[in-house]
Amino acid sequence: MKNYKRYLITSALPYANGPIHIGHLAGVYVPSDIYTRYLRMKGVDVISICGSDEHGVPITLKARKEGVTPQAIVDRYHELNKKAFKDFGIAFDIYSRTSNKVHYDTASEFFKTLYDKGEFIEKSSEQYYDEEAGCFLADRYIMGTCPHCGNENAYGDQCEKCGTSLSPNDLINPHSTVSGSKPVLKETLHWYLPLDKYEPWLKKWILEEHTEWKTNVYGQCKSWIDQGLQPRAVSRDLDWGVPVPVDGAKGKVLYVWFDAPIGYISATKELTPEWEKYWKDKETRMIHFIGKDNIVFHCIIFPAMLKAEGSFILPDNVPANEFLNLENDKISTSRNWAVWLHEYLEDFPGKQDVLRYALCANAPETKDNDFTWKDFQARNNNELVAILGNFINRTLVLTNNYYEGKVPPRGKTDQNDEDVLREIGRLKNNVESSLENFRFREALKEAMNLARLGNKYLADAEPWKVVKTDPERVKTIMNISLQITANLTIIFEPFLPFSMEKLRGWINLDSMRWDNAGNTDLLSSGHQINKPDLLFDKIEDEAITKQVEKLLSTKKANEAASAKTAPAKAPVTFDDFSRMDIRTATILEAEKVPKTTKLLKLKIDTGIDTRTIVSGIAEHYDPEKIIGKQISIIANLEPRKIKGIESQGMILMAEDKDGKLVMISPSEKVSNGSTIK
Ligand code: B3M
Ligand code: ZN
Repeated sequence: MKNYKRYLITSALPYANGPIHIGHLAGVYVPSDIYTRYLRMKGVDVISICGSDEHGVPITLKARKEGVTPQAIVDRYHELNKKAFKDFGIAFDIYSRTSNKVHYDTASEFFKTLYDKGEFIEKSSEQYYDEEAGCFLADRYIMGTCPHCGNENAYGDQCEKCGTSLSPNDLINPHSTVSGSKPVLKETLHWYLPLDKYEPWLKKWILEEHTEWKTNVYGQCKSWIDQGLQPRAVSRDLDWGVPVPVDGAKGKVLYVWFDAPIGYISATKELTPEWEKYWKDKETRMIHFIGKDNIVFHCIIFPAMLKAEGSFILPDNVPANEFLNLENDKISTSRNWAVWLHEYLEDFPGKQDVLRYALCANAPETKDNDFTWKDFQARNNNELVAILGNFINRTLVLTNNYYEGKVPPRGKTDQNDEDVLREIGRLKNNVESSLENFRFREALKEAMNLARLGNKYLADAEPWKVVKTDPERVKTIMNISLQITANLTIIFEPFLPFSMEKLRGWINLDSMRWDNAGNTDLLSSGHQINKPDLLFDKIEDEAITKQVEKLLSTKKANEAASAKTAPAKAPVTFDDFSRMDIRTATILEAEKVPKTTKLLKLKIDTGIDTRTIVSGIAEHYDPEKIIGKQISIIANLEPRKIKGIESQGMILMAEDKDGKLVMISPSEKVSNGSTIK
């Protein structure tokens, strides 16, 4: 690999429309943080960039739902998420936001440059418009039936059921999510980035020159390119976003996926006046950490934008992860099926590293993976406590007991000692090469192997026995164990920063230089260490049961909610509605239909006539008790023969989730035949 002068690490800008959960951490932020910490420890010039993505339809929709401004929504989640990252030690150099001025200026300028260079196609086309709400229906403002899988609740930009990316015009039976009305087509002007023009270049740049990209990333890029790239609209008719900076573009903003990646540039500008060296010098290596749903934007669209602009570097790698599920179900904000970071910290205060560890050990690097609380507990109890914590604790306690905390000298070493010392360097190299290749699970496993090595060394050497017969030998054993401990503090630092900071304090080691790992004389003889505490403690079944029960009750609540309320039906027009003749009537006579259990035959006064209606309410109403009751009916339903009786209309009933039927009666007596509208 080429030797770079500096690194620019970006992590996907999370939408500021909800809190951060474990899926975000596992997919993007834990790996990006491990990688950045590792580079910093190598003494590399590196900056890590992130921030809130504050535009896009999900944000305006949420604002509309809550009856507040989009700004209020993004202010709320920006602060919450910024704090969550900090609490978990995700050490960005800056956590910016795309609603700030630097970003508006940067994004406008970027667009303007492309516009002036004639890089866009300006095109008028017919798009869906909501006449009631008076707005165009971009992306999630429109829903309808997916043409691929028949899902009736597909969005204008994507069907969440089959994952296909859609455009509003693909939807069957489209309706507005703003007013529910059926949209009409209306001409509107937009700017398109001609991705087709970049196809030959992208083909070469990715498919030939970046064969080292992860298979999931490379594969997705290849399939997009093989399908043929189309011009892509980079503007929207919306009132929330960066205004399109050209004359005559009133009411138009940049598409969120056009402005969001530029957010990486604006955040860098906000961080340092030297931002250009990170973005414009070929000696910088840029790496995007993202989730798999962002691949096309970071590997195809943003690079095409950068290429069109001309003065920026391109990403050298995009180590995207797959998705993390939770207890065998897709993580979902709307269904509250998630472990939220701020809630985790309430239940497991001080245990950030445990979650970081569990998420990295089980990261969805090559395929979707499942987070379970049982696995979380096992990772803590069987690995962090039983292997890493146990080794460190034994080493430090024995050193304090035998030598009052002074590192003993290493005497004559035997073959096994030499093998162990050599193994430290080998494991360090393994961790390093795994990290360099973005294989974080493997890196963590190799780091843990160093603790395993230490445990085995102590168990085999048994210093607590030997001390009675050969105290000189014990000095050597403890010296080697302490060197392993010191190496652990360095090698685990990117993964477990909170715990390693504690441990460095206990052993009085300042060094965090990566290249010191592998060194077998990190602690010289006579060096004073302090009294340790426990690095990790056991998580009891009780705490895990509590979490599992919390999820179970979420599941129950979701099921109840979906059982209670029938899903919304497709919209009807007002005309459809007004064709129905709904009016009040009074029951004059009621009797059971012979040989049936459910049917009553009713004679009713509709205000226009007296007629017969057969109704399936016999299990809910006693015929004698409903005579004289005022009800609502549909009077113009086509007559139907039921058990040989002609039924001339239908009684309106409310049916609850258990199938109980209740008549809909006017709240006060009105004359029969009053229309209901
Ligand atoms: N806001 C999308 C997401 O969270 C997103 C990423 C932007 S990165 C420039 O999936
Ligand atoms: Zn679908």
